[in-house]
Amino acid sequence: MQRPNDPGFLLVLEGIDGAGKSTLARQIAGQCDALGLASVISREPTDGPHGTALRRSAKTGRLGLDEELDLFLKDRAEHVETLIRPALARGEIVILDRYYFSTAAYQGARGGDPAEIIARNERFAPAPDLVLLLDIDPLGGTGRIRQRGDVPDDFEAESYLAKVRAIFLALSQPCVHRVDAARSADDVFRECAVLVSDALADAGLLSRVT
Ligand code: T5A
Repeated sequence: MQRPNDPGFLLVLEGIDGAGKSTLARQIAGQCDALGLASVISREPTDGPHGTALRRSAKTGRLGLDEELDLFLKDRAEHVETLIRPALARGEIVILDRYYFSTAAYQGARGGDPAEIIARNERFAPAPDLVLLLDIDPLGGTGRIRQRGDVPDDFEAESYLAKVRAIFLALSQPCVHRVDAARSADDVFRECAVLVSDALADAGLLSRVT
């Protein structure tokens, strides 16, 4: 059976703030390079107009749930059309730093229905081939944010992140793999690199390498 994202591959990194998603995205892009596979890293919220408004709201005060949800969906719809689908059609490995599971978890933790949020997204957004859920407790995640010299913003209160984490951990889709992200970046990458290369092999993409 043909994979929905064929000839590309959609890899999604999820987890609470400070879990190490951006670090891992760069490491996996390096792995793809070493395997001779073209990849692109992108993130949500994007740097487009809706994503920029959402990032601003994290500093200036959060929007109401409905407005926030609407902006995340508009941002993602634009991302899907302008970057994700074209890169998949070119046969690239698309590495996303957050996707619609973040909406289910973060807006779910504010009172939205996670299952309904996922269903709304899947009407327009391609389902991933693999999701690596980087799991760390909220204090561990915010501790890393403080250590790099940043102050946690309105999306990063520890009590809120505990609810977000619980929704992430309840995801039961077969493509979602939980990874213990409290370990060193090298240890996390070692485990993820195996999961990624196994999934690429299952998708028949490693045979493309010359
Ligand atoms: N949001 C997003 C929603 O509410 N709904 C949605 O639908 C979407 C898409 C995005 C915010 O928007 C919310 C969620 C978020 O709150 P953001 O700026 O993109 O904001 O926030 P994050 O994605 O959380 O970015 P962070 O940089 O804070 O976290 P990362 O990417 O998980 O972590 P990373 O790799 O930058 O690492 C953080 C620090 O820890 C170190 C790194 O060097 C870095 O200094 N580090 C490690 N240290 C020790 N051990 C490891 N294993 C480490 N891995 C990384």
